[in-house]
Amino acid sequence: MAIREILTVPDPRLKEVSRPVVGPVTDEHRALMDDMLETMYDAPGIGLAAIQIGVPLRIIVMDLSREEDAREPRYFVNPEILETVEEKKPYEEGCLSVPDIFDEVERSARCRLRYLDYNGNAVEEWAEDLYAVCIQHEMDHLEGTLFIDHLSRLKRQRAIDKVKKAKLRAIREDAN
Ligand code: GNR
Ligand code: NI
Repeated sequence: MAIREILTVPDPRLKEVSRPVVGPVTDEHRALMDDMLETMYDAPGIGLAAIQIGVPLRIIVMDLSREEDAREPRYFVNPEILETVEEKKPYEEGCLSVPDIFDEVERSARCRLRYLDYNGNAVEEWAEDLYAVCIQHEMDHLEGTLFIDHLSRLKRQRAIDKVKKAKLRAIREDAN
């Protein structure tokens, strides 16, 4: 397992549409999911899409558990949202690819999912609460969409500028 570098805005790869896994879920996909989970825990975050480490495949990992000693990793290969409810709920979102920026996004309160799990078994289930928020945020990544794309142009541009400035500052401090 390895911790990979997480891409941040304005990296153009974050705008790519990820492609489906074709054929069965293999040990190679599982090795990728292991790396993604380790990278996500290290960050730390509650979800990660493969494109965030530069791999344009429709693969997501997630862990919504609170305690470090009671981990509940979830793996999604080729996830699809089959159905959403009309009811919308706001949630203060963040993204590892837009570090230290937080803002409210409204999404469907519940959605029905279909995906393949770590072992390639097909799963169908309803997601609600934080699970629904997170899977919709991650599914957006597979389409090249970030949570800041749901904000006004002004807020989005401010967020990108802030991340750029923070990166430049970090590079300068590194040189000193
Ligand atoms: O760690 C994360 N926290 C989070 C909080 C609110 C809504 C969505 C998220 S996902 C984010 C990790 C991430 O960037 N996943 O793509
Ligand atoms: Ni994100």
